[in-house]
Amino acid sequence: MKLFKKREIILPNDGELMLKDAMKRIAQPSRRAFLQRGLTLGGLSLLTGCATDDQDSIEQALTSISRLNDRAQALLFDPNRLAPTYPASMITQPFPFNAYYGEEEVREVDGDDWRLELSGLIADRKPWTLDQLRAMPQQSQITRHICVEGWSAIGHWGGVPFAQFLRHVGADLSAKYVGFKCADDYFTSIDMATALHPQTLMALTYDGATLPPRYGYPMKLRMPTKLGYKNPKHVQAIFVTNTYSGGYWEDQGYNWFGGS
Ligand SMILES: Nc1nc2c(c(=O)[nH]1)N[C@H]1C(S)=C(S)[C@@H](COP(=O)(O)O)O[C@H]1N2
Ligand SMILES: [Mo]
Repeated sequence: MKLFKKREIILPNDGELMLKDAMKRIAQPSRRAFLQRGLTLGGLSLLTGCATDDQDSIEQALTSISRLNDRAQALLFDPNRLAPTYPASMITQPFPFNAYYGEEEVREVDGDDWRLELSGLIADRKPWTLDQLRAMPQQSQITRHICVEGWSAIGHWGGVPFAQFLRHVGADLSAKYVGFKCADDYFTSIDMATALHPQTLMALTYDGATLPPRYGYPMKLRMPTKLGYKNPKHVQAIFVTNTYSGGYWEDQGYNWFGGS
């Protein structure tokens, strides 16, 4: 591929170090893919048309690579291809907890007061109660959750297929993004193709019981086609939009598409 053609390049003195440091900031899979192609600082500037002689322009160059990578992943994403599922005997015990804070700070959401707020390109933006979600048809899955921090685990989630919910509320299914805001200040957004994927669930249960607080009570989005950080817990608000809105980790350099 022409973009990755090898050239004679002159690195700034600390170029190698700066590149290494910058590479730490993008999520593992994309980092691996680019390292396999022998990316250099010179390659980075060829690829992005940015000068790569200071930290800021390296950040910018990496962000544009990451957005390029988003588009590649979106093109490769097969909306009908299912993520692997596993037998109950393979469920990881205990399933790990993770968040941007420790387990002792897990948010305790009151499920009776909780309302799921809807906004943006949705016809019926009435808020939803937990009981209303429980009354929708449910589905369950035993799938693998992969965290970029270097662990993966098999878990068992149940809940409402998100595609059915989006159709039910009259979401604009031709919009680009679905965004999520959480009770703990976490937020993320996903592509519409993944939102409509048959294994994308509004999870209300873990292993057959009400979703416990540490796994995202009262509702989390479960997407086995995406990395862990794309699976928001304690979801409070959902919006449909054509405007890119990033995410908690994505805004700090994790790849936005985040496919697994
Ligand atoms: N609201 C919220 N959702 C979140 C996070 C978070 O900090 N807050 N962390 C993400 C990350 S990085 C991971 S790996 C998974 C962990 O989910 P678990 O606790 O069910 O293992 O939640 C994701 N969703
Ligand atoms: Mo994660």
